[in-house]
Amino acid sequence: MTSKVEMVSVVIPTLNEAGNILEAVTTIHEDLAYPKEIIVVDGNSTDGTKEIVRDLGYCKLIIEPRRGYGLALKTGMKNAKGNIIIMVDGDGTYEVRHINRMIAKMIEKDADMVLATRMYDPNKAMGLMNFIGNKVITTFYDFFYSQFLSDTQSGFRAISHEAIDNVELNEGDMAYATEMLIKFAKEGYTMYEVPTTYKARKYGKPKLRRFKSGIEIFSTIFRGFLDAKTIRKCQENWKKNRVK
Ligand SMILES: Nc1nc2c(ncn2[C@@H]2O[C@H](COP(=O)(O)OP(=O)(O)OP(=O)(O)O)[C@@H](O)[C@H]2O)c(=O)[nH]1
Ligand SMILES: [Mg+2]
Repeated sequence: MTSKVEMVSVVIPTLNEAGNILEAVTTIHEDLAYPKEIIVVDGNSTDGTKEIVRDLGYCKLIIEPRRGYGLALKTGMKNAKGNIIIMVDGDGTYEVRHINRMIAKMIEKDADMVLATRMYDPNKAMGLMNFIGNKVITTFYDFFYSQFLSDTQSGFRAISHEAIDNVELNEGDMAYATEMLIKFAKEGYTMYEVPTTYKARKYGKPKLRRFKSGIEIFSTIFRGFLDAKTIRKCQENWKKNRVK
């Protein structure tokens, strides 16, 4: 539950995002209307990303040499001081100005998480394969865990620090984001979405390996499903939240 904003910690994983990171962090620095800290967790980039961030002065730079999107986010969150954590990519694909509306929704709903959904994006900028993969994963997730999310693969989220500290997340790479949603559903934490726009990546390469990540995400979903306690809990939570 998040009834007020004390401080917002924006956690940004980066791996070779030199062409993208400056615009992302300067926009957040100028636009985010709450007390904040910006934490960039860099995977020892070789293209100058670290140097750009270090020179800015207003970002905290953490080097996480271990590979993995999830590990980078975990490291960043461990160092976060805010009561609200924002996770967002450092690749310029998300509209970081929408952090303000995500936080407003957190407060309005007293929520544990608000995801920015790209499914109502008028530009339809998500690639077709990613769109289809996301739809299939989201359908399975919603069905098994009694939720109504539209974009489970969104890496742009506002999260209650207290809630994330309370769940144990073991996935080190892209499946981390899905594991988080499963554990939140199991705990009965409330999750909402706000629409956002999306842009195709301008510089650098995607680190997503579709096949590997797809297998990891599906196995995370099915492993959770095989745990009868998780499923029962999610159904109970759904009934409880529906009555509210
Ligand atoms: N520190 C760290 N950051 C990572 C690692 N892998 C990915 N990232 C960052 O995590 C974010 C998400 O990765 P992306 O490559 O954008 O994955 P994606 O969003 O599925 O792919 P795009 O469609 O290209 O945006 C980006 O900011 C990456 O730079 C890693 O191993 N370590
Ligand atoms: Mg990305």
